[in-house]
Amino acid sequence: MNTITIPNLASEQLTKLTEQDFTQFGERVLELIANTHDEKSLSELRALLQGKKSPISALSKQMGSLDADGKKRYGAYLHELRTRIGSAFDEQNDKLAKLALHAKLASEQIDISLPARHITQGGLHPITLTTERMKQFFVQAGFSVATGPEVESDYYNFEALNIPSHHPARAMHDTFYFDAHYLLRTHTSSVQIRTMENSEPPLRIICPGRVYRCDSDQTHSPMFHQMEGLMISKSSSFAELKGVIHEFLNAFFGKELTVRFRPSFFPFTEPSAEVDILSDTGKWLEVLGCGMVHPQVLRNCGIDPEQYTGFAFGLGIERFAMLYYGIDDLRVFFQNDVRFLKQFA
Ligand code: 2NL
Repeated sequence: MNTITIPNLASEQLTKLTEQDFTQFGERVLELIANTHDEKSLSELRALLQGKKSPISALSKQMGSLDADGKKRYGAYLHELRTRIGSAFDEQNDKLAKLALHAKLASEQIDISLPARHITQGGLHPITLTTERMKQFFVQAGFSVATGPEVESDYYNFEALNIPSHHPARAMHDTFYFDAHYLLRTHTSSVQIRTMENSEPPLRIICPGRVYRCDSDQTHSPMFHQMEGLMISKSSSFAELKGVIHEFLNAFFGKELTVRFRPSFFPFTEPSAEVDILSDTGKWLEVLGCGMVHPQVLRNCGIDPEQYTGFAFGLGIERFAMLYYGIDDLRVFFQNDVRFLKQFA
């Protein structure tokens, strides 16, 4: 590759070397340096020319045999040669480093004219929005939000609510059972039972959450959302229940509604009622169930029914969401179709 050799010259031959010889030699070397194309071959050439075994060292060693005058003269030529070669290496090194940097920058160039990928913002699910709207009313009315387990025992889901095992209401509930005692809650009443057990009246709570029933068709989903409410005090009455429910419905739907309370039956309330609202088209729409908490349910939770009375209600959140947003198909809530969901973002 690099052919620079200095013959082993005798001192009389050495003294015949002129400044021009050194210059010519230097020019050949500089040409070799300038012809390197990368930092690796440059450093190989540097090792060859500046190392101990380089022809310049050989030349330098041979000078030992010269007289003082010769040493001075050729020493100066050699020094000049070394200096020129040294700075040629440094310059070439800088040049190659710059080229390498430019090549690297060019290869890493970012095309800023390319349109960026869209960042789309998510939104809350209509069931979440509806639940929040319900909470808004009750929280300002002094209710707190209580939650509890979705996997329940039959005691908290049925027994404590005055629904014994032989009761037809158990069959009505189409329960998902794990075994003889554990099940997926069929309503959030179990949260209210737990709260009554663990705290002292007076109480004002709402219990929103997922509930499960083994039932699936156009109008039933095996998982849906319910909100129950409970108020217990020394003076709660059916009149108070009617007032709170009517105010809630007005606040939720954002207008003065015509409301009707129809007698009904639930094992956990006495008396019980179902509540209808009058639609714009003159039809009565059933929206919730309610009643005065059954004395046996209060007793089950360690509350004396001679001292305290309470009312409770339960409603399906999907039904309220459908009425509020004007949705006619229950299944869209569970399909997670972005075209549906983005309308609520
Ligand atoms: C309905 C009816 C109702 C209750 C739920 C309740 C809870 C306790 C005690 C007494 Cl701890 N009652 N909850 C009361 C009446 C009706 O739900 O149609 N829900 C969709």
